[in-house]
Amino acid sequence: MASSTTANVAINTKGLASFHEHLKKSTRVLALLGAGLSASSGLPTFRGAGGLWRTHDATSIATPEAFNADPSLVWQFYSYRRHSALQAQPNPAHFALAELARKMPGFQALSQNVDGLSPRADHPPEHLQLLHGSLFDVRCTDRRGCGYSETNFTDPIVPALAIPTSGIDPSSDEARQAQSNQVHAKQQGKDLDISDINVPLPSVATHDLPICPKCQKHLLRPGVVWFGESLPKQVLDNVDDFVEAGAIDMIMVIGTSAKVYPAAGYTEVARSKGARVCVVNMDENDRPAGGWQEGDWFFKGDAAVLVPMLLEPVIGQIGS
Ligand code: BV8
Repeated sequence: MASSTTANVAINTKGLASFHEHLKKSTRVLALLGAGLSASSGLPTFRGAGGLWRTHDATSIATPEAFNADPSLVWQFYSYRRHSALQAQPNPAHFALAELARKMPGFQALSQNVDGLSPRADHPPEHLQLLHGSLFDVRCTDRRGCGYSETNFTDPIVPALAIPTSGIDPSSDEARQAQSNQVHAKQQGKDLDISDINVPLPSVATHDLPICPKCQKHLLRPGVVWFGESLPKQVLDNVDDFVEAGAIDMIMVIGTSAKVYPAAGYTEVARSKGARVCVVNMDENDRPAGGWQEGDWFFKGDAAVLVPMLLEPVIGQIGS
């Protein structure tokens, strides 16, 4: 297999050439996006941390049951992820996909990511389906009664959910002493990694959690799709409309373990509409749902490096 190496990515040039040939002829393309797309922006993947947040399995904490049982814990999980996502920056793969959406009217990105990085890369919203919602949408837990919702980037969303820091108590003499010599000051306020079980988790009273500003009665919850909950109807309809509109030339499956449904099932849906499949992943074992088929492309490596290269014939050079 002929291959050329660029930054820690061995790309099989024969595969790249045939992929580029097909892309140049394509007009209707889907991309299924997962946490691996945002990995090189510094955000942990679900799988990456062994699927654990502290001792909690991410798929068990991201459930309505967990929220009803312990809203403080679940809000600290999401406040931590909001904080991390706001500290992160979109990477060249986010920008490349956004540029493809501007260049190819028949392109739709189906993102499982709730981190807000594709929207922050100015990915045109009419070409981006957020299958599992967003960390930065919040809504009243009394959906039928109150139904309030808002987009909210405040970090922390309420003071009680501030990420604890390693700093000394700012009102102490020690802090005043620290003020006088710079070195110490810089240490102040270093975020503690509350995803680490060894870091004590502050106890947050329910009444200090985000309360709905409209009904002033019910808690707000993150506007994400929890396990056991259906995907947003408008999003499901948008994807179905795209699929029903005709043949699909290709689906790019980028940085996903393709284990969560119905998202993972879109690869087979695209195949049934004639699509060729291109997988971009660090791990060749993460095959597309439904398995490999003749003619599939697999590019092993970092999405942030590979996606701009793969889309170059259509989007040109993306600022590396
Ligand atoms: C529902 C939001 C029904 C919250 C998320 C069919 C079969 C089996 C099970 C089911 C089924 N249908 C439904 C189910 C149940 C369930 C499900 O799929 N369970 C799984 C675990 C088996 N599905 C549901 O519950 C769905 N709802 O079915 O409702 C219904 C219908 C009507 C009415 C009522 C109910 C809802 C699922 C959505 C859950 N919410 N997120 C939050 O984020 O907190 S899912 C969440 O986990 C993500 O959004 C994503 O979908 C998933 C994580 O997967 P990935 O993104 O792929 O991340 P992962 O870490 O696993 O992998 C990273 C990959 O990147 C790896 O491959 C790695 O190698 C690669 N990588 C790493 N670094 C890089 C890289 N690649 C490239 N470059 C790099 N640098």
